[in-house]
Amino acid sequence: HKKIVIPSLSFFQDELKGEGVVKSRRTLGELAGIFENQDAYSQLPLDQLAYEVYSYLPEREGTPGGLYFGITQLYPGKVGDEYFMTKGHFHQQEDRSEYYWGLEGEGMLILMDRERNTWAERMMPGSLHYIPGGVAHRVANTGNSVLSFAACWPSDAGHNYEEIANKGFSARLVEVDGTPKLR
Ligand code: S6P
Ligand code: ZN
Repeated sequence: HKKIVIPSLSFFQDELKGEGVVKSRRTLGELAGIFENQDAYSQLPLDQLAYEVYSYLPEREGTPGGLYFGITQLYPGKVGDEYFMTKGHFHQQEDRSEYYWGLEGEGMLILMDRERNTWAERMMPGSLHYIPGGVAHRVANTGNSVLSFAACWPSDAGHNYEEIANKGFSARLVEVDGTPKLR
């Protein structure tokens, strides 16, 4: 494996393109169904970029004991009173946990356990978030600038997007009088 220096986002963007870092992107069109206000959603361009993920995947997907690293850049915006957010997922291997930590901007990490209890943690530069196994996770950008956060997760965690796509979280993070509230 390549030696890797703790990356700043610019390191990821400039130095590692095409060197084992995979860049993926999600447009608003790919987030169909996750927002409550369908009218507001239909006013927005489907090709507008919602977020980008730079992932360093040094092991083959499914390798036990390995770790992956990623940086997500989530753009600011709202659909009605709901903030731009990531799709959100459980891990395919239910007991696999993950760390998130805030790099830039302001946001909220929305978490939901198997009993469908939902809670949220404020993300800011330097905030550290432990996501235990069996807890679904999604991030909302509650600020006016890009929210950037890093993640580290096991290479055998996998992603289960289906459950969240079908049933969502049991609460939505919306802006009420200028501040984010779970509803
Ligand atoms: C992977 C980790 C993150 C997310 C990324 C985008 O386990 O949680 O890298 O993939 O933040 O979110 P999502 O829900 O679209 O995968
Ligand atoms: Zn995850």
